Amino acid sequence: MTTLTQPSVLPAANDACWCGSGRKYKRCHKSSEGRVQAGIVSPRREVPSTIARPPYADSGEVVRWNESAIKSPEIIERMRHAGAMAREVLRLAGQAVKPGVTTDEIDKLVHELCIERDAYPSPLNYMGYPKSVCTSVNEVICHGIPDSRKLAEGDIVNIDVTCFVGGVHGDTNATFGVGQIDTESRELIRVTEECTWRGIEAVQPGRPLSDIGRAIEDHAKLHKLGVVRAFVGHGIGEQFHTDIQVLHYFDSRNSVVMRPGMTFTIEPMITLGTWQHKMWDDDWTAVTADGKRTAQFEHTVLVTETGAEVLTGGAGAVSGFSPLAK
Ligand code: HM4
Ligand code: CO
Ligand code: CO
Repeated sequence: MTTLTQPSVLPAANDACWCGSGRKYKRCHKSSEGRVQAGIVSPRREVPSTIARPPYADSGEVVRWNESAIKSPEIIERMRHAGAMAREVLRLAGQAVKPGVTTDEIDKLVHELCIERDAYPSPLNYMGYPKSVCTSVNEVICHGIPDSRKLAEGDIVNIDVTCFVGGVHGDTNATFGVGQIDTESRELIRVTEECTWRGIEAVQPGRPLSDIGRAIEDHAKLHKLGVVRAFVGHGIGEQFHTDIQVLHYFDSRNSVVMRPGMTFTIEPMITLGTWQHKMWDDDWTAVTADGKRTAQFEHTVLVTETGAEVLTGGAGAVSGFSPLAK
């Protein structure tokens, strides 16, 4: 596959496009001005054979099996451990975010932090995904592949960490500002984190999953922000993604009733504009259709007798790691 990269000096609107199409720049690549551009993806990183691997690690094929939605106390205990680990890896990865750092360097760090802790980085080779973490910059909604692109002052970047350890997965993500970011981006990050917590607060045994989407959508709407519809929260446990779907907008059909012992993620993707998405040719990178920025925060939660336990939350945590968090 050949990937053309845009030159540092761009043509005038009516001049020929830099890509060699022979068309005017304004009719060709002008619409990608200011958009995130793919970089070069480095070779696959290895995981030592001493670390327990999920079933897809070698083949890249995800074979699903029936997994109880209600977890045993023993599985729950292991999920607390995986969740706490994912949280710690995310915190350390977030500390590495600064201008000039490539998303590939973030990937290398996450990969090594997982291995040091005897965990397999869950994304690696899941349906062939090439890296150990997702890094989604600016208008990238989710599943951005780490590459040679350097983070720039003013960017926002979501880092999505999942650890497989003790036979279970823990999944969490947060959006970070790179250096100084504009007010609109700060607000987007702040409200997105609030949306995630509104969703978590709506977790209640005996209530339908649609309560979560309603709480998130209401809060996003209040701030005139969009809610991405194509990507949803998911059941999690011995498998990275189980059949439970957690919509981040209200839909009465999301009617599965929450029960104590259920575990799933809540991970709203909130936008400055449209909720609609487009997919890059790599079939992973999802971007907003209008090119406006989007943010996301994610936690893995357990339904308890009285509400939710945040398995990726840490003691006393009411906040993620956004620049706004203390
Ligand atoms: S794959 N992140 N995420 N995300 N997948 C590599 C890194 C990844 C996902 C994903 C959010 C919701 C659902 C899913 C999913 C199947 C269909 C195989 C169960 O893949 O549902 O995957
Ligand atoms: Co995902
Ligand atoms: Co997830």
